[in-house]
Amino acid sequence: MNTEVAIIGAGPAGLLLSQLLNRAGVSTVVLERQTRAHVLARIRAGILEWSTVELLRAAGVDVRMEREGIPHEGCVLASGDTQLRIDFRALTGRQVMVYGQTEVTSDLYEAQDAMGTEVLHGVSDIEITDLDAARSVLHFTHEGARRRLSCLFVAGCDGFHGVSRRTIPADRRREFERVYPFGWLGVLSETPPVHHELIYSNAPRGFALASQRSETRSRYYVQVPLTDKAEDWSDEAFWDELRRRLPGEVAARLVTGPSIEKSIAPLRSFVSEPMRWGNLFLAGDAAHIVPPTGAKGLNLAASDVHYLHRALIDAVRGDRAGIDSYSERALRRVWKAMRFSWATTTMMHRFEGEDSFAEAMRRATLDHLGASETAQKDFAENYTGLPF
Ligand code: RFL
Ligand code: PHB
Repeated sequence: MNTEVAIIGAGPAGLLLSQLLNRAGVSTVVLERQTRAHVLARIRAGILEWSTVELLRAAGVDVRMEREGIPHEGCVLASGDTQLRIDFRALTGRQVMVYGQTEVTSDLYEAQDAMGTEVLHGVSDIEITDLDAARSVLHFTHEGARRRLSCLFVAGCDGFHGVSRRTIPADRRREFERVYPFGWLGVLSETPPVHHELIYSNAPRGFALASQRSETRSRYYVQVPLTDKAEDWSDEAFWDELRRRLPGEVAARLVTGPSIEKSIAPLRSFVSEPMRWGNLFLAGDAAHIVPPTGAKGLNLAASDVHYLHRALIDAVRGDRAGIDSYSERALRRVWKAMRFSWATTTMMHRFEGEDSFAEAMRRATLDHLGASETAQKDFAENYTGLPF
């Protein structure tokens, strides 16, 4: 098999890159470890920055998003019973879009089908060779046979646990990591959202988030110890805990119902530099992870793909300037989102065993945010997304 760009991973990064490249006449083959049904069943991100919305429009996958996505002009930061609304529109003129990652992925799959691009599922044991040669090679197993794909460039879009990043020699990689001592227990339910905007709540019992997917579907999270197991949380226990962590007036309005999905995600900040090695380019979670508090993970995958698709289109046509500066450009934006995600996580969560000073700092940070329009503007600017 031959292609111009081989893409490893059919998550949002891989599918969006494939979509944008094919629309520009650059051929791709996508290799995915899981089945398509598995990829589409993963419940993850829910918030798109406007630059991500615009990139999806440019990729021609906007029809359903325009119809079903819900623009949000603000969000609420709660501390105990105090609620602070951050007015994105008034502070920055910008907004975000509520549209699930599952929907984005499903729209991208349909668009790829319509273009007839090749997405192979159930691929295993990928080995990447010849990254310094004019053509690189991917060796992999598919439907019981060992196969070979020759390409000009490889895009590593295979998430945090993928093979791409580990193909870069360990002594040529620099890793930065912060593991947080808690996770998020998330529940999806067929119930109307408790509020028309998202509520991030810092409560004495720990953090909670009230999010949504539509007017009839809610997504809620509570901070839990890493030792907790999702199966040990009954729906009832989850709703009780959520109620205790939302402002009283909000908790009183909460509509509960059976969970459709329930899972625990650990929180981590991680960056691996550089994002390029020879003909291999990393994008999305393969190169970096943020804790979900800032709603940045999917959006960073999108900004990487924004830089990378342009660079690869130019490179296939003979201009390599874009691929030479890709890692540096992508990382500059990644680090700013890292900072915001870390700061928001620190501001909104209780850390087990923390000292009284840490708690006082959190209170002072929220107090300052409530009193200063400048601080609110800074939050809104970061939340709605820094420019690509
Ligand atoms: P993905 O989505 O992990 O996709 C990688 C794909 O690669 C495949 N793969 C392989 N394929 C072939 N060979 C291998 N060896 C392979 N290894 C892996 C995998 O099967 C998979 O299909 O990475 P990508 O494309 O970079 O996308 C990143 C996003 O998925 C992620 O950043 C977000 O979901 C993070 N995130 C959020 N981001 C936001 O922007 N806004 C949010 O509101 C938000 N909320 C969240 C989140 C992530 C969460 N979890 C579960 C981690 C909420 C949660 C709870
Ligand atoms: C979600 O709806 O899943 C979601 C929203 C905002 C976040 C994280 C997750 O910050």
